[in-house]
Amino acid sequence: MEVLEWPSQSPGLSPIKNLWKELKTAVHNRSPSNLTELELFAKEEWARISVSRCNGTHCEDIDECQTISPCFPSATCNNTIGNYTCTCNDGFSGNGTHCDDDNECETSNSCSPNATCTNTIGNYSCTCKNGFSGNGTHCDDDNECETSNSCSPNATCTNTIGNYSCTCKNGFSGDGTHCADIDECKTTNNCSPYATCTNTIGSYKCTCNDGFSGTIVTPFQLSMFLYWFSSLLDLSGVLSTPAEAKSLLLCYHDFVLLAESSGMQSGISAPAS
Ligand SMILES: [Ca+2]
Ligand SMILES: [Ca+2]
Ligand SMILES: [Ca+2]
Repeated sequence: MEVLEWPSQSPGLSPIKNLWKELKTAVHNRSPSNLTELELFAKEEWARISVSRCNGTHCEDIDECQTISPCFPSATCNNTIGNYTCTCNDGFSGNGTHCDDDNECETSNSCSPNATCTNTIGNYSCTCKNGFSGNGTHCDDDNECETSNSCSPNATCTNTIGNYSCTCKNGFSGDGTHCADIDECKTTNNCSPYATCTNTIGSYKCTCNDGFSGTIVTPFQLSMFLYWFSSLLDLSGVLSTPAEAKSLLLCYHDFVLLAESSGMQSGISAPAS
């Protein structure tokens, strides 16, 4: 075996060291299992190294980046004359020989305030939170009231930022997801004392009892009767529908006629017709 001389005017290179490193890598890659194989592989690999690689006075640089992969897997190797450098890739920090993943979720990232940041090795991802849609960088509120929601058919849906709410409509009670009809006839209603209350889905109706029905009156008469009976019977009844008002009025109206015919004082002048 020919022994290489150390170049007398070596420009800082170490050709013997480089050749030795290259040989070690090649032998290592063949995984010798015993001393005999080790010697055999060493001779074979040495023979494969080009003679022009070193002629004793001129030495070529070895591209370590192509041979021994000296850098961390997540680093970029950059060959230089007589040496090499390792630089951690984007998303990693370290000296190149060792690189740690950056946790962008704890430092800086481009996720929307309405997104969830998930750290990954070498990167990160942004996922819009429930109730929002978008690419993670921009997340817009979903209008669940126009798409899909769990509101009862008998509820009113109200969109909110990131969510929505359901409120049972008038005449129903519940949590908004389930709304049951209120039986106003068993709770509170505006039916006349001289009417029969009938529950309906979402409402109720008042039907004047026999003897208390019939006469259509003017709006002025309506207001006068309501005023008079509010004071007389201490009613603060609030009429929510014209039908209720009409029912109440008609029943009262006949009651008034009955009362006046029996001599009861109404306290008001007869309305002009
Ligand atoms: Ca990361
Ligand atoms: Ca929403
Ligand atoms: Ca009802």
